[in-house]
Amino acid sequence: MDQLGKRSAAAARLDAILRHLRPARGAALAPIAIPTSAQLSAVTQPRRFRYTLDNDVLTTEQRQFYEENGYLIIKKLVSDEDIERFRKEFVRICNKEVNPLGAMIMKDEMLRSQSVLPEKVVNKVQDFQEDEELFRYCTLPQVLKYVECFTGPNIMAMHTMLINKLPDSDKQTFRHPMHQDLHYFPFRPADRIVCSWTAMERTDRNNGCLAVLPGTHKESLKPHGYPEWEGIVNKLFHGILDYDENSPRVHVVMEKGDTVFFHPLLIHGSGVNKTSGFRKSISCHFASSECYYIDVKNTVQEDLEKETVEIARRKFNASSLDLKGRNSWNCSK
Ligand SMILES: O=C(O)CCC(=O)C(=O)O
Repeated sequence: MDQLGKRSAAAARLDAILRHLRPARGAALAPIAIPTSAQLSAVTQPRRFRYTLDNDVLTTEQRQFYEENGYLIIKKLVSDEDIERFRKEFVRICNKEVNPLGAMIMKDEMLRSQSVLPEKVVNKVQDFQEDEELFRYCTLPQVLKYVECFTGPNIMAMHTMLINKLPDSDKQTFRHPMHQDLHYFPFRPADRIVCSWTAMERTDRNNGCLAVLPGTHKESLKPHGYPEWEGIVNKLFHGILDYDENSPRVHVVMEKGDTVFFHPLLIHGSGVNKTSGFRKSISCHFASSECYYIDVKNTVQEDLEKETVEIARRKFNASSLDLKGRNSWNCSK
């Protein structure tokens, strides 16, 4: 009895499985299915990985790094040639040579009235899914190979951006407050969503590289709102409301073509561009096609829904606007 009492829970579980495999008395004898070592280890070992999926792409060290920190950098993932093509397409969009359906083209408020080249005014092209050339980014096999490690094999591209961080005035117009991207996404589960963010030139603290708070992907989604800082704050650039500016952060220095994959709950942001050049990046949020929409009513995302509806209402000059066609699911991470 004592012996039994001391046995590990894993051994007891294994026993239960073996009992289950034994044929019932009187039943015809079937060949005994001996569990493979993979099956046995699946039931006898605690789950080591939650945020990454089993395939042969990531090394154990890479998986452990993402599991612990919520991000992973892959060096030189996108070629100079591809980046040059994205850059050229961005310029074509700025110059209105193409006007991709549904794309949102954001301009710097301080510069829009001045007679400078359009590419020196546009700081973001968002939702470029109808632009064949830019959308190629979301289909690059070397990017999808890594995306699959987080989403699984059925992948959807949910949100795309090409950010052109302009040289900053003292108004700090393109400082990105610390936030969690999940704030903007009414779908779950969070662990099957990943952002792929590729540097289109070297980025460091001088030109406003990404800054992350490692490990915060294990925390919950926090209330967000407009930061109370001096200078202009861009529309929908929300930050975490009770964010402690002294939290230890890591500045993610990257070379052209390097790509960082990060979890949607990872707290991150970016600083101002103190150089006279532009800091461009191209990114996409991918999700597993098994993800489902949630109803954000009575959650920390409710205010964002109201603000988004109000923006859409003004944009389309509609007196009221109903959000239709969403599933009502309870909000859970
Ligand atoms: O590229 C940047 O400067 C910040 C991007 C970012 O934080 C985001 O898009 O969520």
